[in-house]
Amino acid sequence: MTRALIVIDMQIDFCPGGALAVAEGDEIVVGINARMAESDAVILTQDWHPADHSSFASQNPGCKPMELVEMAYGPQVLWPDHCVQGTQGAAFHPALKADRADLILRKGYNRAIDSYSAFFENDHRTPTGLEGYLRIRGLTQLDFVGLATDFCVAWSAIDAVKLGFEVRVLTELCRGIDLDGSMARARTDMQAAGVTLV
Ligand code: VGL
Ligand code: ZN
Repeated sequence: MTRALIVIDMQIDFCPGGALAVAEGDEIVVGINARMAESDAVILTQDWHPADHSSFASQNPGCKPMELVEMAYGPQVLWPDHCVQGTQGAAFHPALKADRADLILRKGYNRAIDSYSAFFENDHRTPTGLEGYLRIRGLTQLDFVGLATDFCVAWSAIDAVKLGFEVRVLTELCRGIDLDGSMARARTDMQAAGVTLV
């Protein structure tokens, strides 16, 4: 009982028609549901921002979505408003078997800092608590799926390897944003870190 499926941000805003839509984002839901049956534990992450989150271009005067800026904690892409706490866009895709989840981990709730990774906020230091949860349950083998490959999936998988977990990314059950070559870079970075791309 050591293998966990970690489903990253399968939310309405990241699917076609949503505020930060990932192309074909909805096409992976059925496959993810099927995969849940083969895992000892299922964990869902949920991007969960206050309406005035600092990663929103709308909160940075003169800035446009998809622009790269320097925050106190490092570089940050500015996004359209998305996954605002309690809104329909922040809800899970309606077809996702969310009832199967042992844990739903929310992230990105601190106004001043974004959190791509399920383990640490974007300062690479502030923990979300997921590491402790996995360790105390003995979940050492992690399979990542979901959205977006090149941001939250990649950052989560790389942090997981650094923390000593055995990590796979099931690429057919992920979709990416691909901003300025970010898909190719994410793949290279994940492989260099020791993530197994399946
Ligand atoms: C994500 C950008 C902003 C993701 C979340 O889930 O990959 N990307 N917030
Ligand atoms: Zn976000």
